[in-house]
Amino acid sequence: MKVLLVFTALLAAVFSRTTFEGDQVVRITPKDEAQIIRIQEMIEFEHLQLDVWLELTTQPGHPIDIHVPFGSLQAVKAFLESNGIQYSIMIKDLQRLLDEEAIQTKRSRIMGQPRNTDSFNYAAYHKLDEIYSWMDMLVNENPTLASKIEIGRSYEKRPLYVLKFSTGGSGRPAIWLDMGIHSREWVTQASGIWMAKKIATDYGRDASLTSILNKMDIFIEIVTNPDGYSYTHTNNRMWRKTRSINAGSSCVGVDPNRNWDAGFGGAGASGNPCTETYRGPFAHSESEVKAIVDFVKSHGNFKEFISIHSYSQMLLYPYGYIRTPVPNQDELHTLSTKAVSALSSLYGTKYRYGSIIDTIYQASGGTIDWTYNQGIKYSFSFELRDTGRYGFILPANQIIPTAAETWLAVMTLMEHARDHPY
Ligand code: 0X9
Ligand code: ZN
Repeated sequence: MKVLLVFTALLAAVFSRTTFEGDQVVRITPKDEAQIIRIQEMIEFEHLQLDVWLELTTQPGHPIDIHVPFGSLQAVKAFLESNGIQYSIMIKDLQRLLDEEAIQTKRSRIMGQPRNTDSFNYAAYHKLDEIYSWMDMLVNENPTLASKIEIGRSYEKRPLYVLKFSTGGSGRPAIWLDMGIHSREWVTQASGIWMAKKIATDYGRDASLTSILNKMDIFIEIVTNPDGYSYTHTNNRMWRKTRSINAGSSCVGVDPNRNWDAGFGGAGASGNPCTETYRGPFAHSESEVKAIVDFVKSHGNFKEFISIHSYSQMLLYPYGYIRTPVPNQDELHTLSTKAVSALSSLYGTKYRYGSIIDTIYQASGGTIDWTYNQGIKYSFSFELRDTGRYGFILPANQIIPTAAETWLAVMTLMEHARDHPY
């Protein structure tokens, strides 16, 4: 009997969903170096189980958002207060927000399976199988423009799909877009779906997109980390990393945005598998990363690479792992000014921009540093909405506005690549 009880408890633990009742997201604003060091110490104290949502910079005066489990709240607040560190509560009860999101998602599912991509609900978050079915519909509806390529398999053997938009030719210069490499950044996959549909709709109608596609191919990987994405739906909405098992550790997953061979292992990543920025055992250890590496190398003609994350409203270019400016920094900066102003023209959403290391913080082993070093001189990364009110739990009614405004910036970047062949 006792064995049975233990077994049931174990099963419940394995299959149960992580809940976040009473958890809060706290915004901490350090006023000097000493306070930053105290905060870092607190984050590294594993017992508190802190999850850094956003580390805007490691400069005094810039806020850090941390998801604090209910059980650690008292300790964290006491620690901050005793050190005179300023903080405010961004999200009062994380689970309440997640419950609302789940209700919205369920409600949208009542509409049933869409028959085509026009009746698909772009203003809702979808599960992996729904996204994969949608991809098939899009390809079936646009057989001369769109195709689906499986570039590899995830750690848990899910297919890694890339949508290719091409009007012909062979070995054409190409543009890459990816979303969802961090699985909990749901607005990115949702925006990717919207953007792919936009391409299919606008080709032959919008002069600028048409002229891009008459010269270049566009590749989009909407769910770059499908294991993580699936896990955010079934077990833990806040999952960020891959789902690979780490030898010698009970902690799962690698940060796929620290796993690339660009300053791999340097400052701005962790060697501890239990952290959210674990770089992995070696560069390109993650099959989700390796699949892109192999694809980009064998294609050999990518001219622009855009990797989409959330949140904090930023447009970033390399580098993240070193302070050295890239040779075409002035060009990337001027182009970013243009892209961000196009983005703002729709709803006035404000974006900051610059190199990763100057605008956010040092991060090593990141995607666009590797692509830049491969010779893709138009390498960019977005951090989409918002600036922290909802963070990763951005309400579904913001999906279309977010995608639509971002699209204006993406078009600006693509037009530049089209007009500046190299
Ligand atoms: O820490 C990261 O990987 C990025 N922030 S996120 O909240 N999306 O995790 C920032 C690092 C560099 N930024 C991008 N390449 N977007
Ligand atoms: Zn991210």
